[in-house]
Amino acid sequence: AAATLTIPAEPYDYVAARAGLALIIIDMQRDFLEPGGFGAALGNDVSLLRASIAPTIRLLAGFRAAGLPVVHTRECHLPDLSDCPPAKHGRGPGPLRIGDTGPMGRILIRGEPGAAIIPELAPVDGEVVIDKPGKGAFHATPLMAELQARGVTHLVFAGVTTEVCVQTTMREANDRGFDCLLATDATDSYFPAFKAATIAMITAQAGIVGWAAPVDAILTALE
Ligand code: TIU
Repeated sequence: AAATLTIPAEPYDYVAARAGLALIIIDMQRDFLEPGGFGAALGNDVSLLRASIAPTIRLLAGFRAAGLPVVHTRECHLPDLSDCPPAKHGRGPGPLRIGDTGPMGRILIRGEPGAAIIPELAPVDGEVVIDKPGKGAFHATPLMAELQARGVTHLVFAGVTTEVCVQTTMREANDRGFDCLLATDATDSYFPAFKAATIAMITAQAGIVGWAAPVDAILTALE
């Protein structure tokens, strides 16, 4: 396998040393993808996210086959909500709030069934799993240290939702010096227009936040 990967991308080729490349899959949790969780409690049609599952499975398989680091994140809070700012807990008029009990257990709480990653994308031994209280995965987590310990310089992004936790984490990573590539079919939003706008805004201005490419282009370069 080539030591340097060149992936055709927007706004121009994404180039990465294989040794510095990792995959980060954001919040592919039952709470966002299945009925009765946090996403549904916010009033969303969770079925809109399901198209991203199959491409994300393929992308994950490619990184596993290549022996490259994989990071999974989960948005969730401690059972006593001590890591959930009142401003986040109090947001919105929904009948089910963070910490309330729904059909998948307590909403967005660490260790509850709803906070689990969907079974198709379950982490395996050796992969990093980050529980995060914020939308961005660097805030109040060991993510930076985990990436540095593995020599990661380039991050491929997948997961949900594109304009909330994926984009926030991508912006955090960009500011921390990582070159970021969004896998465009391995991410989804409850708002198709927001997904399209996110891809447009991160790649505009010569890649002000990063790059974007479909899963097939990434897998071809990884082989
Ligand atoms: N609501 C929404 O679109 N997203 C979130 O609250 N979290 C994530 O994006 N993971």
